[in-house]
Amino acid sequence: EASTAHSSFTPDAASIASSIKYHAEFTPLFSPERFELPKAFFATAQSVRDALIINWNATYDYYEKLNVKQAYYLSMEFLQGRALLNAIGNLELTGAYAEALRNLGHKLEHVAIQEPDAALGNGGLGRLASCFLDSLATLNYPAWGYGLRYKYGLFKQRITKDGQEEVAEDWLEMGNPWEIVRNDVSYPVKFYGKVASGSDGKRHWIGGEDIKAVACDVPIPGYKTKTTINLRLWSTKALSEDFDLYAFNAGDHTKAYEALANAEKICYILYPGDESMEGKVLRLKQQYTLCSASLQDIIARFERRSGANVRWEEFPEKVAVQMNDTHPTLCIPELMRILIDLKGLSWKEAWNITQRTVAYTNHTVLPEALEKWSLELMQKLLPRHVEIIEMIDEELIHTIVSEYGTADYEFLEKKLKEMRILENVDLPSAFADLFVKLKPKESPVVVPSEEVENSEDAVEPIDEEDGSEKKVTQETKMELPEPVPEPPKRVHMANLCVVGGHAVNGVAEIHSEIVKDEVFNAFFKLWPEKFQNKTNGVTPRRWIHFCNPELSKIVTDWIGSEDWVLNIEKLAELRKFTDNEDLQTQWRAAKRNNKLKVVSFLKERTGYSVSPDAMFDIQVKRIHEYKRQLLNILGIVYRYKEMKEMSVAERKSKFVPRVCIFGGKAFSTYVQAKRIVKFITDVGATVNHDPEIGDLLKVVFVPDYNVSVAELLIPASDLSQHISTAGMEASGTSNMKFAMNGCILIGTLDGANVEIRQEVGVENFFLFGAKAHEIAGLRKQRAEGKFVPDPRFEEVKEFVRSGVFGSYDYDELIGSLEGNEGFGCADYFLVGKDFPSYIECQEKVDETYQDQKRWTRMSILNTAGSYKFSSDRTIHEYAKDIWNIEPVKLL
Ligand code: DL6
Repeated sequence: EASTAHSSFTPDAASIASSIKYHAEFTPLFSPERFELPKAFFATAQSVRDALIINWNATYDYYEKLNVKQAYYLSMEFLQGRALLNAIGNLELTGAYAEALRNLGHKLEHVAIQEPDAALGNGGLGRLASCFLDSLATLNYPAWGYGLRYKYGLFKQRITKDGQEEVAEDWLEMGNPWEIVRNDVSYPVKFYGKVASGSDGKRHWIGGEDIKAVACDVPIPGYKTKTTINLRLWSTKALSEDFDLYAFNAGDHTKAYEALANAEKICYILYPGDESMEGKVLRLKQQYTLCSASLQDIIARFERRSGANVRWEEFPEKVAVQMNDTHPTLCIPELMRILIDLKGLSWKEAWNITQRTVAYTNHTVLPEALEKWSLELMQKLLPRHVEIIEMIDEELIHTIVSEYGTADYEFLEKKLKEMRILENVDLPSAFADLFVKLKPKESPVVVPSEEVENSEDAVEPIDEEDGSEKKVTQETKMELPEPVPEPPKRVHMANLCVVGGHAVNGVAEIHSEIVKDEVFNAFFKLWPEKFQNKTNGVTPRRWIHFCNPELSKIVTDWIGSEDWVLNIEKLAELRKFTDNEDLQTQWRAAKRNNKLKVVSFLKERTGYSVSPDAMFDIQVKRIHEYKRQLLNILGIVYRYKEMKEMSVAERKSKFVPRVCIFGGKAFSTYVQAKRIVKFITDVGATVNHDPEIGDLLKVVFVPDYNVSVAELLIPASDLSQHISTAGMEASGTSNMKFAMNGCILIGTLDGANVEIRQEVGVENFFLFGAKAHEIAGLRKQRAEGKFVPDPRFEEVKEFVRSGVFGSYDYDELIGSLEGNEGFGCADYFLVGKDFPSYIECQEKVDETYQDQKRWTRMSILNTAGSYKFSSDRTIHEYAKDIWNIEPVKLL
């Protein structure tokens, strides 16, 4: 049954034009005398927002009336990109808006590019969250996203002669036409203070610093549906009484403003650098703000919808909370705290509700990315939460001891080390006594006197029985070793997620296997039923239909309807026509037109001229050693070196002209990644100006890669690179976008590459490199000095060192690929190992590209085989297997 409360009116160009004019006049953010592009964008967006608000309200009312179960996706990142074309596309109003703007003197595409990207995320994890919102709305699932409204998004990247430079991204400078500030929806959030027992026997968190989180709603429209869900972003403010009027009037303006500044800075930037203690505190405050405000909001909604009869045990039947990675882990102790301390539930009741409500997605196997917070810091900032975490840890110890028994002390100790939430923290007293009894007695240490005499590092032995020190005879000869610093006491957030949630999922098949077999193996053995796979996906609306209209039209024409945008499996029907000459011709023409757009874009952004007839070979993603941009650029250097050593005729017959495009940001403190950026730009500066090479090879680093740049580059790509060290990329999602847009992938058997290769056909994927199960052995070999590098790898490094690419000292970069040290072995990411198979595979790419019919066939088969990677499929799986929610469609 559906609501008809809202209007089903479809505006025409004339009414849209008058709405745009109305907003230009009556909701002014610009001066009245002009109607230039920035103002046209604002007025247009505001007119679209009117339509979204109608649908948002109708959707909200409907969920309220039906009291349906809702899923809440909590994420510290949403990488939304631009919204205008997506919104009018989903509302099926693109033509009407284009006409309205034309009548007002502007082109829609010029207006649309006025919009700054909403870059509230770093990369794949944040973009995934945004794709999920599009699919949730499109598929009519009752769900909301919760995040933070950062004043500054991910930094803007400039490329200078020294490499990457970061500049603050003030995306809100001109205001944000999409957000609806809800001044009446705010919640208190507390930090610091202490916990005391009240006369009621309850624990009370008192004192400390209080701020409030205010809701800003961003409507998320579904495609061809009225369902418009919500992305609720929190911004932080001081309580109004916290402005210190006395200090201000006494002239101490800084002090007067201190509380305000402290509160506001929580939402200043995405990922405050956390090298300093201040940075760490801020990041933890961000995480807690997200969890606390969102849960208070969810609970208030549950209570309101329940009316007079609140049945807490039904909470998990109305609410599903998904934690996007470990960043929102504090949801677990926060939900426990609210239920116990504020709602009066018992520990047992609260734990049962919490576990049935929350679930956790893991997005990385890199140990350094699995968050561990200092216990001391957390204790100061969130004292009550630490008490709760200690209790959860203690219960976990009980479970482990009762599961594994006490017969094998060493085994038990190992399990506790792997699984406990509190790291390097003494066992709770009940267990400490048990463990003292269980621990095998070491035989008493007998130190022969001459050994003591000669020993440089003799330590005073401790008598196990009574703890007293034994007398060592030759006291004068002894030197005590440096005291070993205590290992840091930390909270292992991922372990807390696994223990506190009812489901744990990886994001691609191979990754979910690694999660079970390695990262959380001990937990998997204990609770196998919790572990699942949910292979990522991307929205076909943004990532083909809107960003590649020409290809989209071809697909529609050949399939015979536009249904595929919603029923993406229909893409498979293209398989019937792969060798059809007409389709092939249209397919190539669309690609070339997309390349022409990139040619002008590159000229404008970088000054480089490239040919649209060359193969476009693209690697765009965060710069990270494991993603191996270094392997790509060394492959290019090898190609360049070979070209230089050949005659013109040889060169032309062996290589097809290529434009190698890189894009991506390096984290500001990640020095090695920044060196990689510098290296790529230096190679470009040499190769692109080499008259002998001409169009045969160009290397371009696109500055400030973001969602909008991706929308331009991906449709124009022939080949794309997904070449991480096997086992290290959880999934990847740009690989899916490239495949959808008829681009052929070169890659390792890693993340979602494995499934993409299966789906598009193994012959339509360029595979190379070591397999995930071989990596540990290869690293060991390397560490033992048994690795024999391929001579071509040695030559290429030598070539770089010879100074062809300028005077920058590449030793730190190239040196990281040599020797036997660093992370336990040099070249930890196995660039040297995979180099020969990579360049040989690239030779196959050249050979294949010479046969354009074959290449086009492969390209069509990539699009045809990419339907599994729609986020619609992923969302249906989460809805069914984890959240237990059903679609609710408004008519
Ligand atoms: O699941 C989305 C995305 C994957 O596609 C990438 O493979 C993975 O690297 C990324 N993970 C992160 C982890 N960040 N943290 N923590 O961004 O997730």
